This record gives sequence, C-alpha cells and structure tokens, in this order.
Amino acid sequence: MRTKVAIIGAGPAGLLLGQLLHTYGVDNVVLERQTPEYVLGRIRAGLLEEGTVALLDEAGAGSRAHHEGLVHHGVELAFGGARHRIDMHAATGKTMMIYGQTEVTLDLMNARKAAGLTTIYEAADVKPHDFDTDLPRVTYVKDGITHEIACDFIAGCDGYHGVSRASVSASAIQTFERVYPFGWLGILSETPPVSHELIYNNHARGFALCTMRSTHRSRYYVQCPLDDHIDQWPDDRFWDELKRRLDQKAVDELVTGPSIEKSIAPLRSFVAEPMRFGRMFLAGDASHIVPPTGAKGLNLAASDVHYLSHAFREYYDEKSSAGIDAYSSTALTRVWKAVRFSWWMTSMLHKFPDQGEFGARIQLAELDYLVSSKAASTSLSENYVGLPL
Ligand code: RFL
Ligand code: PHB
Repeated sequence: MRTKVAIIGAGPAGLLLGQLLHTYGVDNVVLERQTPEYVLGRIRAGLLEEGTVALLDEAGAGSRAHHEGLVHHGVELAFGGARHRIDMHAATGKTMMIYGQTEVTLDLMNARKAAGLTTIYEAADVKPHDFDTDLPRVTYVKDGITHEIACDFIAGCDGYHGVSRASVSASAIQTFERVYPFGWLGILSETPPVSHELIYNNHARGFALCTMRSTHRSRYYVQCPLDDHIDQWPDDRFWDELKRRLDQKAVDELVTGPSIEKSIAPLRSFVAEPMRFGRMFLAGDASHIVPPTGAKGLNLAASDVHYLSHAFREYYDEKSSAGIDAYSSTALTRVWKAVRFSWWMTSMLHKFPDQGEFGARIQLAELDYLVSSKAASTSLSENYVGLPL
C-alpha cells in the first residue's frame, strides 16, 4: 500500500489530522493498535478551546458539538470557604465548550468513515522505518500477516506510550519532565452538575474539581495519593471526600449517585524536543503531556495538528518545505506556554507534601490576587481560553 501521510494512532490527534488532510486533498492512512470501542471507552478530556472547536468545524466534524456542547463563559475558583467567578468571556471575548473527548473522537471516526478513508484498527507491532531517508515506510501486523505502507511522511500521533517517539535514537531527542507527587481520582455519574460552570477548589485536604459532560452527567475529581487504588474508593467514600473539599453552597446543592466510571490518573509534565525527525513528525501526547489542571492536553494536540496539517498542505499545494521545516519550533513555542500554564495551575491548586503552612499561605495569596486583580484574572483567562494559534 502507498499513501502520502501514514498516521500512527487514532486518538483525537491522529483522527483530526487525517480529516484535515482529507479536506486539503492529501491522502492518508490511520493505523491504530486498539479497537474503535476501546478508543471510545477512555474517559478523558472535557473542555475544548474555541480554536479546537473551529478545527473540528474545518474538519467537517463540528456540527454535533455545536448542538450538544455546553458553551461556558467563565469558571469559578473556590478557596478559604468562598467561591469567586472569573468572567473569561468578558476578559478575552472567547468562550470554552464542554464536549467530551469520547464525543470528539466519535464524530471524527464517523466523518472518516463517511469519507471512505482507510483506518486499520487492531494493527499490531506498528513500526516506523527509514524516516531519516526520502523513502519512509510503516510496517504492521494484522491477522498474523505483516503489511507495509510506503509513504512521503509519518505522523506519530500515538500518545505518550506510543512507538513513534520510542523509535527515535536517544541522542536525537531531549526530554524535560516533572512528575507530581499525587494523582486525580475521577468519577462520572448520571447526575446534574453541582453548578453550571466548572469549580476549581483549593482546600487544605487537597484539590477538587467539579466539571461535567452534559446537563445531566457530572464529572468530579479529587486529588489523591499516587499509590491509591480505585478499590479503596467506593462511591460513598468519594462523595464524602468531595464534600469535605467544597464550599457550603456546593455541598448543599451537590447531587450524588452511583458512579458509571472511576479511574485514577497520575499527573506529569513532559516535553520531548524536537517534534520532527526527518520525515517523521510527532503531534499531541506523543510529544508532550501536561497535568489536566489547565485542561490543555487535547487542545494542545489540536493545535499541533493545525500547524502540521498546514505544513503538509503547503508542501503539496505550493511545493514548499517552509511549513514542515518550521513545524517543530512553531509547535513547541505554543506547547511550552501551555506546559507553563498547566504547571502553574497545578502548583497553585494542589496540596504538595512539602509545602507546609508557608506554601499554603502563598497559594491563598496568589488566588486572592487572581480574583481581585483585573490584570491577573485577564492573564489567567487568556491562557485558559487558549492562546492564539
Ligand atoms: P491519545 O488520546 O493517547 O491517542 C493515541 C492513540 O494512539 C494509539 N497507539 C498506537 N497505535 C498504533 N500503534 C502503536 N504502537 C500505538 N501506541 C498507541 C492509542 O491506542 C491511542 O488510540 O493521544 P492524542 O491523540 O495525542 O490525544 C491527547 C489527549 O488524549 C490528551 O491530551 C487528553 O486526554 C488530556 N486531558 C485533557 N485535555 C484537555 O484538553 N482538556 C481536558 O479537560 C483534559 N482532561 C485529560 C483530562 C487527560 C486525563 N487523563 C486520563 C490523562 C483529564 C484526564 C483525567
Ligand atoms: C473534564 O471535564 O474532565 C476536565 C475539565 C477541566 C479540567 C480537567 C478536566 O481542567
């Protein structure tokens, strides 16, 4: 088989890239290790930047998001027993949208299917080869038979544990990492959200986040020890702990119910540089990870894909390599700002084992400054709604 761009990974980055390239007339094949059901079963991101929604529109996969997504104009910060609203729309003119990663992925899968494009699910032992030459190729095993795809370019959209980054020699790559000493325990429940906007809570017992997937489906997170297991967190214990970290109004209004999903995620900041290795390009979690506190992971994957899809378009339409040559540095400039923002939100809102009373007071002072200074809340808003592409 031959294609212009072989895309490894059918998560949001790979599927969005495939769909944008299709609209630009660039043929591509997507290879995914898992089944479509497995990919759709992962409950992850929930908050999309306006720019991400615009990319879904451009890819021809945005219409359901506009019907079913919830448009948000601000968020609330809770600390010291009180809640403070940040009007991000007033500060920036932009909005955010609640629309789950599962739905984004499903819409992109359906658009890909409708366009008749090739996606190979359950592709085992996917390997990128010869990306430092002009004749790159990807091999994979399906039903016990090894296949090869010859291509012009390889897009590594295979997430943090993928094969693309792992195929690069260690001397060609530099990595930067911070591992946080706690995780997020998240539950999904078929209950109305406690508030119509997100509440980020700084509390002496640890961070908590109230978010949602729809007007009848809630998502809540509490900071937990890294080595906790979900078996230690029956629903009752989760709701009790959440209530202890919320303000009184939220406790009074919280509707609890059985969890329909429960998971613990570790928190990590990670960047691999560069994002290009000859004819292989990394995008999304394959090249960087952020803690979820700033809601940036999926949105960063989308902005990488924006730059990469334009670079390929320029290459095929204008016979210019300028875009592909600039891709790594352009994408990394935006990546590092989101890494900085996610680290800062994480540092301000969580309880760190070594912070002591001094650290706790500094967090409260910073939060108070944020909600009382127009300059500070505008800076938060600008980053949260998404920096320009
Ligand atoms: P993905 O989604 O990991 O997809 C990669 C795909 O590649 C496949 N794959 C392979 N395929 C073939 N061969 C191989 N060898 C392969 N190895 C892997 C995988 O099966 C998979 O299908 O990466 P992508 O596309 O870059 O997308 C990134 C996002 O998934 C991620 O950044 C977000 O989920 C992060 N995130 C959030 N982001 C936001 O923008 N807003 C949020 O509100 C938000 N909340 C979150 C989050 C992540 C969380 N967790 C669990 C890490 C909340 C949580 C709790
Ligand atoms: C979510 O809805 O899952 C979500 C929202 C905002 C975050 C993290 C997760 O910062």
